[in-house]
Amino acid sequence: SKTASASSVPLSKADLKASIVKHLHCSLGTDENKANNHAWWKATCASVQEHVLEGLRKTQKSHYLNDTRAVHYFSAEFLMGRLMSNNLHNLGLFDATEKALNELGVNLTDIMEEEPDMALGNGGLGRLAACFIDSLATLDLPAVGYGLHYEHGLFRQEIKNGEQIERPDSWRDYGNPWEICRPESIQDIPLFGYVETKYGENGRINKEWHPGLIVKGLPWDIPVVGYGGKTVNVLRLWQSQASDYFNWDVFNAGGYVDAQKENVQAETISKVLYPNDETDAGKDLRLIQQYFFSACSLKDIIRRYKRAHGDDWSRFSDQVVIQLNDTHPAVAIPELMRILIDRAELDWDYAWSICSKTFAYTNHTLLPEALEKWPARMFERILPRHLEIIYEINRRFMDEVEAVWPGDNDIKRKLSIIEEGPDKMVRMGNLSVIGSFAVNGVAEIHSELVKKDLFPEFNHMWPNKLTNVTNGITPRRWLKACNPALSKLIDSKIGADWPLNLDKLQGLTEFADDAKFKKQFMKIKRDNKVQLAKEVLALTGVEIDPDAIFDVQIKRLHEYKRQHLNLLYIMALYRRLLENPNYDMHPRVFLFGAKAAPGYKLAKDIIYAINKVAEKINNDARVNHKLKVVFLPNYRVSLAEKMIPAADISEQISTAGKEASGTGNMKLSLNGALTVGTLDGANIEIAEEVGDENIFIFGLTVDEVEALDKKGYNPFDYYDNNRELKAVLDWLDSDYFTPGKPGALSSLKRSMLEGGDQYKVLADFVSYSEAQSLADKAYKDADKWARMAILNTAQMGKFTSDRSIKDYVKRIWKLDPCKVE
Ligand code: 26W
Repeated sequence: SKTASASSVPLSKADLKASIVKHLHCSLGTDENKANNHAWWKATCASVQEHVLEGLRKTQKSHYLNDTRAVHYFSAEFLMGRLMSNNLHNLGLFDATEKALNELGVNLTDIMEEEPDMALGNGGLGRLAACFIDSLATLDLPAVGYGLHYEHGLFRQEIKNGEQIERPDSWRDYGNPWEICRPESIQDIPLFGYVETKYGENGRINKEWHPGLIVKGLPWDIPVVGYGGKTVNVLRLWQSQASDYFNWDVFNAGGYVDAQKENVQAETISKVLYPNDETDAGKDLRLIQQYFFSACSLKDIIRRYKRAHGDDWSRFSDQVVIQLNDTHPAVAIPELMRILIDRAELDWDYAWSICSKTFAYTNHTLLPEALEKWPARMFERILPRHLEIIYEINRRFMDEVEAVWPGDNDIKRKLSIIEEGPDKMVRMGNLSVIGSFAVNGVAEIHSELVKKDLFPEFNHMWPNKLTNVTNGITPRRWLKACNPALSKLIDSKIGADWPLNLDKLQGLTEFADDAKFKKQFMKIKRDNKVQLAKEVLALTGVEIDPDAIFDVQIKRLHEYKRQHLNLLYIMALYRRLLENPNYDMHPRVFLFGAKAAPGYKLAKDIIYAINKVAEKINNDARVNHKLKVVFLPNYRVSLAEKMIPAADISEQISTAGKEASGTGNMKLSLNGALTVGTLDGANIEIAEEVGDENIFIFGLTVDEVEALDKKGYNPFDYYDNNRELKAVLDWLDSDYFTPGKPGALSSLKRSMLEGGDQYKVLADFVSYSEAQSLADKAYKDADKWARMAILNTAQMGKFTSDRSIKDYVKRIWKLDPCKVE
């Protein structure tokens, strides 16, 4: 029963069966008659993990023997989702395992539902990190992901009476079969305390940090299997623990209870993911989290480097590149300086030359409220030595600024790492640009705006530092695994190697006018819609018609993403149908999935409004054969995998200039949904790829938004001059959707009128409504629609995360692949 694999672990169906049963008996302590789906899931994981670990061992050996340069992806978030289906696909074991389980009377799809999502991230940035480590392994690149082992990931969302309720997400309650604990690699991390100045011989001033607390970092490794199963990299996540020796004295002195208190404090660090997306809470614990995982990861990297190179620092930046996923791990810059100066006793210039060849920084947002700033006093309390180092980095940098703009204090004030004012602040973005050798935005337009609006002076000082790498998504998870029927159809037309070479999808273009192919393509879409309709019924009790247009907006809830623009349009359609029961439109179901940051009041109000409008419309027999609205609770990776293959329309409607890239836009288009979108982020590049005739673009451009702001934007101009818009907004003040509670939805209206409508919802309403009408018209021509949908799938090659990673390698990381075996 040997197969093509060189692996000593068996791979045939019979062997898989035996292996799963063995684990059922020997790892789970149960048997075929007693086992429930959860036990079958665990036994199957254990059996798959044997192959994963074999690959991991070989990969690590190979990287060690070749002493490879590696990238270290530092990210506070990794939104991994479920791993079983992905690992099976990447190992090439999916079909065999499905059959093996079948013969055991078990359904693979059912047991995969037992796996909790690893939701260790908020949204785009966290999911991007997950797609990137998949591509890094697939491309045989030496890479480690570093992050936090949160006990609770992004909260579980429940909807009660239309409102969001946050519940803890306990993804590890019954253990996680993929992770490996590595107590042999524990790190000690200092915090708080004070700095002592010591005058050494030869005039050197030495600084010694006396920490007030030391916590332990315990690493958990999640293997990351590349497609093809050869390279298996690791994602290393740090869990905080109380350090033994710190509690020892208290414990001996009879302070058992106090010692427990210290445990709690230390263990709080990795307890919970901050659920804020694009707003900085400025909390102590958040900075401690950032330092904790950055410092653990740096120590881990240095330990590995020293094993090969001893105390010779001269090759450090040849072997190590660190990518900072936004500014969240930026404190790694002063931390490396501290290690080099205080510990390795290098002089400043040498230390800085190493440091500034090691770090590169990705910016993911221009929104001012998302740009991290820490009060200097808080920084000093938690990381006193780091603040000193930051001041010194800044002092030297100010000299460089003086050389470029002599005497210009305005520019100095703007570029300084320290923001002056009653409360001095440390600007992590400025620190990141100054301490990195490369800075990138995540889509063409975003990178242009980073250069033009966010960091123009830095761009002037270092014209080659700022660059672009357009985001991407892994086609393994976001097409092959989540849409098996479409994947098989594609295989049959263009061969099965598109998951590794997504440009091959171009080959589908020639079938865009093939009647049979169009029929097959749209049949699969309809089957996926039937599947989703069942799920919707089970989750919400709402019945939806698979022959209606499935119009999908799935992303974090934020005003700039404008879910409320979508809602105004839904209300307008509702009015049109009430006024004219024969109003001509193809039946449409609007589907939403979105979590709001728990402290973001208006975002929560928008969720409430969507749910209340949905309730009314879905129960109104006058219209509900044509219009339905569904808000699916607890949007997460595994739910996205069900919604995306069933979508007809993809809503990408952010105010131009605000969405750095977007990645859901790519996933939906890849699965044959047509975009209704603004010229923002990666939508612009999607439009370039699919052609203007295969996308519904609307709304103000970045330049027009800017011009409108300059001239003075007044939302009342639109409210007063458009009867439909006025009626819809006024409707929010009534109790039509919230019987007995007039005004319950008024905060939305206020934000768009008195509040100034920061995100130009009213300005874009008419244009949006027109784009939607065009989409409706296009859908009615089934043949035309099929052609457009196929061409979307066919033109998504550019957006594979493999291409993004190749861009990083070429422009920033300068890495070589290392083949395993
Ligand atoms: C300080 C709190 C905080 C937390 C997270 C601020 C900002 C963030 C992230 C930058 C939010 C985020 O996920 N941004 C998204 O990143 C994606 C990947 O590059 C982009 O596609 C999205 O456009 C961007 O909003």
